[in-house]
Amino acid sequence: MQINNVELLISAVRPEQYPETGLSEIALAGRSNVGKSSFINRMIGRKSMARISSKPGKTQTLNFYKIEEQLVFVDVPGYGYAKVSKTERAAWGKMIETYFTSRESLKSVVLIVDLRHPPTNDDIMMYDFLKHYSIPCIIVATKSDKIPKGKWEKHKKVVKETLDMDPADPLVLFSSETGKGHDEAWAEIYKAIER
Ligand SMILES: Nc1nc2c(ncn2[C@@H]2O[C@H](COP(=O)(O)OP(=O)(O)OP(=O)(O)O)[C@@H](O)[C@H]2O)c(=O)[nH]1
Ligand SMILES: [Mg+2]
Repeated sequence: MQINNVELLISAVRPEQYPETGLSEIALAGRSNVGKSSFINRMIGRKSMARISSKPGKTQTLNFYKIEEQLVFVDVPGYGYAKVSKTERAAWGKMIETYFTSRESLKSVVLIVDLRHPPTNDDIMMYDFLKHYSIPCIIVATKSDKIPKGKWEKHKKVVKETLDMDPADPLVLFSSETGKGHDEAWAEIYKAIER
């Protein structure tokens, strides 16, 4: 898809703030600093539409990005960032749970994990949460540019086994640096929004 028009509709916290577009939504999930915002930027061909930084915890709200008149990407704050208070963590949990379990236009969640390391306990919890609520998901293992090609299959296997992945769920090897996995990820997203 040639993307000319991307618009940040709103940074929302509460359901009353969610935008009414009539479009399908694809949300990101993953630990803090794993590369969720970078994934969005690579997918839409923009360097810095979704905010990224070297500091974890950059994304604090649900950020709704409208892509043409086609779909909406929802950038979500990451989990697992140590320097977050209990109160903040609880608020995060509530915000995510409300959005993920009540949003009818949410068609799939792209769960981003780091290909370099086995998924963390938080990653496993997030995956189990999605399965529990029967929320369709696409697993994206990013930062593949940091792993030599010859080791991709081995690392892929670790991701599958650690998450105890449902074989029906897609696993896409990705890199926001090189663009690897761009077409495959779009194909999976289209499948999800056409369901
Ligand atoms: N080498 C490499 N670096 C990446 C890749 N994706 C993201 N990064 C880097 O990882 C860091 C975090 O990226 P973000 O996209 O901000 O991560 P995030 O998941 O949105 O983080 P939060 O908003 O804090 O939850 C940045 O320094 C990115 O440049 C990738 O595919 N390869
Ligand atoms: Mg982010």
